[in-house]
Amino acid sequence: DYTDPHCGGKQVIVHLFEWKWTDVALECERFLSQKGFCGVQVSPANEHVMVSSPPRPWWERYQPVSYKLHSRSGTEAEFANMVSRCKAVGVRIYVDIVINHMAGKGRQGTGTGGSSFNADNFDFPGVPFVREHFNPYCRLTNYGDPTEVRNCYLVDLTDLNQGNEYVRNSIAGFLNTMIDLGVAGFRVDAAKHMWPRDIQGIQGKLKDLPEGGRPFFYQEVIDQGGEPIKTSEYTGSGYVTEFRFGIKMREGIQDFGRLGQVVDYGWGMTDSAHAFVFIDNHDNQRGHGGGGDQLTYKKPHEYKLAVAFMLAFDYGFTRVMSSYSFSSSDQGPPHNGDNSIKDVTVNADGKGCGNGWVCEHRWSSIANMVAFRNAVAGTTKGHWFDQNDEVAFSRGNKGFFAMAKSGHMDRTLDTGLPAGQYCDLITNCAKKITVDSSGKAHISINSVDEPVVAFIVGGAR
Ligand code: ARE
Ligand code: CA
Repeated sequence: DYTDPHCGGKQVIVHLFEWKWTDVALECERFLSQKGFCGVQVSPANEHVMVSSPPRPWWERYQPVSYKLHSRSGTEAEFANMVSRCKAVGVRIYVDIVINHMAGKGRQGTGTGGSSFNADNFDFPGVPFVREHFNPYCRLTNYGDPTEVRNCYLVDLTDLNQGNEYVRNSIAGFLNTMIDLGVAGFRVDAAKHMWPRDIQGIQGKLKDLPEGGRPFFYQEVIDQGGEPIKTSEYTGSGYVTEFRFGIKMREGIQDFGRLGQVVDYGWGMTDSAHAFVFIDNHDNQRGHGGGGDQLTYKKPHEYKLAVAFMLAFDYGFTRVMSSYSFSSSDQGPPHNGDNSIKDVTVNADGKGCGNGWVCEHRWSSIANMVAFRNAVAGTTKGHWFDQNDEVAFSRGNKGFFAMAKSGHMDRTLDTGLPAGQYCDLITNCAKKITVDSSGKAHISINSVDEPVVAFIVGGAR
């Protein structure tokens, strides 16, 4: 079973996209542990190419040179330190693993860890991999042909043959090293481009975590309907990304009347126990990976509504995106003159970051919903209300959530919760809600900035 994230029942992962390991460790200690985050998805940790044109784009990290743990985010020692410091405060690390391919054709030189490579010669001495470990060249063009999707080269990236025993062992060795260091699981990049049986073959070579249990797996399979490869082919190996959820959420935020139907099994959406969900990811927020016009930090009002709703809703395992601000799609992370990644600075109010970092995960309507999702895990929604771009619902008899597109709501609703006084999580209890003996409460929202209210049984009163 690869569906346990090993974080004590917590429910939300944050992607700290392109952060340095030293900053991730600090964020675990000073913020994520306090807010109840399960863990962090970090950018690829292994050695990768350094692209000079365009200058040091974020996507260079998706072109591996070796499995040495030395990337733009830091050294192996810094990686190990981050993993153990986060684990010590109950926050786990999930590593984005790029195992479908190595660097792209035409690329050669030295990687971030000092290894030489020549992709045209299929020469990666840092592993080592040689020609026989790769599929014969063909460029992937037809997503309608599952064999081509698995065996041909995605955007000319040298395609490893995971059917080969040596390749499987090399990849498993890389993952086992990280398991030994305390990593709790993996995001499998380009899983759609590998055969499900090969992913399982690699999984079969992995150790249990030091504390017991199989590592958590979530696999990137872009299935938006309309192609033969389905997310369901991968559910045997763990969670699978559910990209249709983001599309449905975009429609739902436009018209709250559609928020009740964001999960559409008629459209082939993944069962809740295997659906890995998010509003945007590092690709589609910048038009890569099938992205169109995703909700992102660039539309903060709509974005807060969408992420808060996702965290309140009873579907899938959730990931929150945390971005750096960008204006062009290749642009890499905020960096210093020597191309090293800039420190993440935290704003005085703690609700955002500086130095070019956005830190959506610190926005109140997002950060404070993590406690809500943790508290209501295992319950289903009830007491559904929607009218005039206002929506509200309960989660079992454990929590109640409401949001208003206009930022204003003023109604008495059935909450299904025990009588008592409750604290609004979003305002850290500045607002209180009273549930009467019939379960009714007066719900008010009066903030365009934080257009959400949420409260839980057992929260501060
Ligand atoms: C870069 C250059 C290329 C160059 C290549 C090799 O942009 O021009 O040929 O390097 O030198 C990321 C970037 C790519 C980048 C790559 C390597 O997005 O631009 O290429 O890194 O540096 C498909 C896959 C899906 C993949 C998306 C991007 O199915 O797995 O494409 N997403 C992951 C990561 C990406 C990463 C990679 C994979 C590669 O999240 O960040 O690429 O490691 C339809 C289909 C989808 C398809 C989508 C886009 O929606 O259904 O399956 O996604 O179109 O083609
Ligand atoms: Ca492949």
